[in-house]
Amino acid sequence: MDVTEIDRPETHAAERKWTVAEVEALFALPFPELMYRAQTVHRQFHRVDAVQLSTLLSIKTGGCPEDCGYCPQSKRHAGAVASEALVPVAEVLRAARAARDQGATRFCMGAAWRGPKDRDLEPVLAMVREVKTLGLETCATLGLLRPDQALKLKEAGLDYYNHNLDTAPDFYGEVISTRQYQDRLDTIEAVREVGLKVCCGGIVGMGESRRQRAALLAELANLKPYPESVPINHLVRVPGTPLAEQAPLDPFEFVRSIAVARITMPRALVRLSAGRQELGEAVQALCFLAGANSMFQGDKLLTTGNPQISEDQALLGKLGLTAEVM
Ligand code: SAM
Ligand code: DTB
Ligand code: SF4
Repeated sequence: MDVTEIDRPETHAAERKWTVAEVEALFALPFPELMYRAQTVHRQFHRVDAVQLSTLLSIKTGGCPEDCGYCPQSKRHAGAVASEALVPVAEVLRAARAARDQGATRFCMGAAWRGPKDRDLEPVLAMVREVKTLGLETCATLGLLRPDQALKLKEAGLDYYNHNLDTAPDFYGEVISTRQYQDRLDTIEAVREVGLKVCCGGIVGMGESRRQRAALLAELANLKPYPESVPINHLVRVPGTPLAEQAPLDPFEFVRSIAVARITMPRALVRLSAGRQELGEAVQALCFLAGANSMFQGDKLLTTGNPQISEDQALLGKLGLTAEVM
């Protein structure tokens, strides 16, 4: 497709349906043109100097029955992390208070479940209620949800539910066999139905083609409405997982993925998620130029490393960016 056939950024504000070919054509733009378009959209909808900070806590680590090829928490992989018990509510509250004191505005609780059993949900509801009292936005990522479970989380005061599409429909089966793409779409639908905000993104660098990266972003952008938050994870190659030896993605392709997410989902928070440690400062700076306006703060994601808070503060300082305040 010719560059001139692609809509100009100003027409992207409206809800529209994206074809994979259109999204792939954005990926193929000359890098400066893509960055210009992403920045134009970014400036229409967001402050350019503010980055929203979220902090993650793994409330239930390891022992997961699913077989997601990237994940160190699957008990099926040789490199699996040890299975731990659910973290007590008081400990969650301590972590949330520390996150707030360090400038995070959203606290995200993650569990290594296929989905919560009913007996699992009660303590999570208590965590949500307690974290909410600190004035933080709350987010949970607990796997597949039924509509009644989504409703209970909403009633407990949950703001966001994170559930990723992870990759393109036609690459998904290469990575995960224990749940289907449609299961994920059903969970996102259940979350929307009860009025929770949706945090939904994916992982790049798992060996997918550019067209498949475009197809993931088209799927996300075509959700009606598109997610309020879009985490773009760079695969963390964890030893002992099936994707441990995956060839690294060209960093510019990662930056392009961020820019295309920004253009196709103008109002969303585009979150620079897993993999920041490996990206380095210069590539992260390009990601902010490409329209990323959110990231995870804290030296650990769920089980893998993330930059030290002091390193992030230094980077934001050098770039003249400030942490968003609510
Ligand atoms: N078990 C729940 C689920 O799968 O929805 C919630 C936790 S799961 C760890 C949340 C997300 O983390 C996954 O959907 C995936 O996108 C991301 N993730 C997990 N391992 C990763 C890795 N090694 N590199 C990048 N992202 C990863
Ligand atoms: C998301 O998309 N990325 C975060 C959050 N949602 C839950 C998790 C990244 C996990 C990276 C691997 C780990 O630390 O275990
Ligand atoms: Fe389990 Fe979630 Fe990891 Fe898949 S991504 S193995 S469901 S913890």
